[in-house]
Amino acid sequence: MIQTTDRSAPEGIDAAIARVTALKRERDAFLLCHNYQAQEVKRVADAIGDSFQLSARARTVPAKWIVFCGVRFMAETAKLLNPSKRVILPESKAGCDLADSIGPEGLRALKTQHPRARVVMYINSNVEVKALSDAICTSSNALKVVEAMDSEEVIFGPDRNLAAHVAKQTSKRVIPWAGSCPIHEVFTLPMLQRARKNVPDACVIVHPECPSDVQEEADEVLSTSQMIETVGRMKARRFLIGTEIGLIEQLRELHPDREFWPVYEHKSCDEACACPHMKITGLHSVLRALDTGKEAITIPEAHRAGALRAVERMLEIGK
Ligand code: CIZ
Repeated sequence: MIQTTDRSAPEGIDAAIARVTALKRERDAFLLCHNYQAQEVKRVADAIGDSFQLSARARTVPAKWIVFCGVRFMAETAKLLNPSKRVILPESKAGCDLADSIGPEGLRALKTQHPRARVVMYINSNVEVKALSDAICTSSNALKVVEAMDSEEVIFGPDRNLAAHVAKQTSKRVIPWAGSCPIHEVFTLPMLQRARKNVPDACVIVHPECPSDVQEEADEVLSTSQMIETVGRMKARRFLIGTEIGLIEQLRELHPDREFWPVYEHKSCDEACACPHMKITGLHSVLRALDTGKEAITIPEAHRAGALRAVERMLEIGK
């Protein structure tokens, strides 16, 4: 019997997938799934992508329910963009440590220190922080959004590594918030150098949430969707990838004729490079969500208009 990550779908993956498919139809549900989710969850998805792609898709979902397999800030963004839908986050504890590293008080204080600066906030932020921002960005469009601001100074948060990546490419002064993603922060330069020695002909692609010295040593610094697109266009056969394991698994499935190695070196790499918030969702969670309709996202009215404006600004700039 094939095991799922599940405690409540012991019949195996194929039977669980059949149940999800039937329930989706019954409930009129559309399943959005982030690139970092487990492969078994991707198998039941109606759309897979990064936060930008999924936000854009969320706007036009015709179904009554949106089941968002990802983390809370992503489901909140979908609810902002399509408020009449029931947006369900299958696991209520699926949060984001990076998003939690900045709160409204901290951002207000930074704005007071830099009154002329516009605020660009990474989509990995909570709704009350989005509401205080001028525009939201993802890692695929951060530079474009910063450049579109009508100010010379831009407060950028909460990821300091993505901020540094943008700062290198713009003439604007980027004022970073000092947060970071615990999954990407573990990559180090010596680790990458050792990985290169082990797979010397590999093309090295890392995420901009990795530390700056790791980014500098890499051949490419790309968001998850850019990684997928770029690998598709490249002739290279071997790749060293520095990001969450879900993306590496996706690349392996898309290109079974090529080799994808994680930059992270650890005996249990799958564990070390796995975001616990992303991996909390399994087929069992999706089944439960579809069965009960529970964990519907609500947006506090005080933050709704401001957060929506900032997200819409990103979609406008990203067009
Ligand atoms: O924008 C996203 O979805 C995140 C969090 C990472 C990426 O690079 O896609």
